[in-house]
Amino acid sequence: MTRLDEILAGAGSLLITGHVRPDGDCVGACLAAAAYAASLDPDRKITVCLEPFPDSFGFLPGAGAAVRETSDDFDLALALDASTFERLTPPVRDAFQRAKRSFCIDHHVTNTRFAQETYVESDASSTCEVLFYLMEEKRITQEIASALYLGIVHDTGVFKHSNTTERTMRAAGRLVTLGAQPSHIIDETFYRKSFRQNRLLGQALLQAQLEREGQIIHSYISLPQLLAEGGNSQDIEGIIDQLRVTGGVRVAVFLYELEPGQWKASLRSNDETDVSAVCAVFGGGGHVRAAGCSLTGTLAQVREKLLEAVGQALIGG
Ligand SMILES: [Mn+2]
Repeated sequence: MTRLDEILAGAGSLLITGHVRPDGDCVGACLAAAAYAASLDPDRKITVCLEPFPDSFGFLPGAGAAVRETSDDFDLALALDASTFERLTPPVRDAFQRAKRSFCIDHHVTNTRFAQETYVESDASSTCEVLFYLMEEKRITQEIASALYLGIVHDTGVFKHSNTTERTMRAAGRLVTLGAQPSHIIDETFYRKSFRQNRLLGQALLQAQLEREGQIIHSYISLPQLLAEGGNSQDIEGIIDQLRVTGGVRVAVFLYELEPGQWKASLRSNDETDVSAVCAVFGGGGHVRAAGCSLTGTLAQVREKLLEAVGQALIGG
């Protein structure tokens, strides 16, 4: 049986990293693992390397100590919540490959096993849920519990996505007992929206359209629209979830433009329609009901390609 203590054993220097545009699960997992590794061996040199993440995660342990890049050498490189090597934040890839050992802990069914060793639980709601069960509970401090709880909350959409199982709720329950504060974490990191986020959500909703008798909803935010609001890619998080709850919709598609002509697509499914298979066609991946991919072209071009693929994937459609 895999245990985190064994994975970390003997690693005097440890690199912990996650995927690009880190979400709550990625950040929570990295900071929880770092705090846990430090408690096992206070002399261990630990570097957490992540792209910028929301200020609302700032209360998590070591949030202020995360770096954007590293060129150091490490005994062990630990990738969390990253399903492919290309998903790793670019400035960390060399250090990851140079490390004496590399290990990936993840919950994505599409994990490509890019590290030397990999532990994937594709039934788990989140990497934080996986980590909880790999940790010795007696070593889980209030800070670690908060980080893990935040990750579970974010990847389950506050325990409402279909990835939420009894095992998820058991982990969350234990984390509350260990000191995580649900209302603070849920309100301040999940539901709280900035004025800018609300304006971008409003634009996306006004631009939404239905296809195939209302079975597909799609919308977008273009780069000029994002820039006009002074926003960045973090400001459009959550728009896809608002599209998804539209009555009668089976699949929701949200496109946003990262660079001129470079689009990131987020897809959600409300039934068994496999959006990770749709995204895999375009080199992306994820889960059956939540996936993403990148496309190049004009809005009209990428939207047509994507909607065609989604239409073919609709079960019974
Ligand atoms: Mn995750």
